[in-house]
Amino acid sequence: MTAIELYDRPDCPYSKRVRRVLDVLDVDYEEIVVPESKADREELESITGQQGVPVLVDDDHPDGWLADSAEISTYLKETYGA
Ligand SMILES: N[C@@H](CCC(=O)N[C@@H](CS)C(=O)NCC(=O)O)C(=O)O
Repeated sequence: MTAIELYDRPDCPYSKRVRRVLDVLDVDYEEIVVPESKADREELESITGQQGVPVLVDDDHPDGWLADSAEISTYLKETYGA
């Protein structure tokens, strides 16, 4: 299976939504908790050009990453759902 990374924050409801979908679909992923300060999210910004979370990085996605919880959830269900 491809390597999947989730950039998120523990206190972010949108991140929580994506973690729940990943767990329900039993998808393995690496969680990368970004710094609380948006100014310190250089790694995330270098990949996506923005600082918001959640961001899903998936080599199988045509763009390599997705940055909206609704879009991420739809993508995960379509790609990894039964
Ligand atoms: N519509 C987005 C909203 C995500 C959002 O507002 N995330 C917050 C944290 S809970 C954030 O990162 N805000 C900073 C920003 O957007 O730069 C989604 O559903 O993913």
